[in-house]
Amino acid sequence: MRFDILTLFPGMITTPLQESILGKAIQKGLIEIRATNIRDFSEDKHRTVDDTPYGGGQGMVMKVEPIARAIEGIKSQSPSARTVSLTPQGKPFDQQRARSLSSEPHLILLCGRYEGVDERVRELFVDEEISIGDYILTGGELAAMVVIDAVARVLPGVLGSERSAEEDSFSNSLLEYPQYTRPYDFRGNRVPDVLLSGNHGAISLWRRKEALKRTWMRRPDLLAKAGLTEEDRELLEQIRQEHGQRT
Ligand code: 4GX
Repeated sequence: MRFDILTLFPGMITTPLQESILGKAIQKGLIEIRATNIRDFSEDKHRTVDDTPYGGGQGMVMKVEPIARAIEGIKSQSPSARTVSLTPQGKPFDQQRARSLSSEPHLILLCGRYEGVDERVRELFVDEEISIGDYILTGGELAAMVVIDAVARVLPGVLGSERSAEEDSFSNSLLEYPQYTRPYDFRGNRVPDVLLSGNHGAISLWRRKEALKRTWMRRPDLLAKAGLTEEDRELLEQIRQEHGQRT
């Protein structure tokens, strides 16, 4: 899968995405990440990419022409590439969206700066707007990296053969159960004994119950859309009763 990032700060992008799992995915040829400087598509001698807003007001707006030329350049080589803009005005990004974007062969990610981008860029070139959350970043670059990381992670082969992205949290709509490793006792804080019991049935049941407990306590909104079994409902009833006893 190919990712083209259009940005005024290409140096922000490439190095962090070459570490660890994504670095290996690049080496294996599973993904290709390219950052393009929008300023390279400005045609005046000052290499202008922004201007003051029509109608007045604070700050600067990114101009349409350099972005248009950058997108058209990529699309002339890859007509089916899908263009995504990162903005707080976009649809909330989640695991479902990460999975659906992972079926695209080529994404163009547009990173705005300043007060935003001339509206005609959205009208003429953007297929989809995405927000990574309800907070304001200084630009779309970190948001684009979040999207690339989450999309690349679900591509076949990226996590390695022994582990599938579908096994984990949000694929089953529950938060993860707690994990432990050695030492058994850290300053009097011991690992739950069931995990040392060797009883795989008991371990699975404990983990499922902990996942349900965490989700119920921290993210009850996720429980509503989780596909709960009859056993899950019984565990939740136990959790409610145990919780009632403690408070
Ligand atoms: N999830 N930002 C974009 C500039 C901007 C403003 C308005 C278009 C319209 C963000 C987020 C985010 C900050 C990226 C403002 N571009 N992006 N930038 N939250 O906060 O994605």
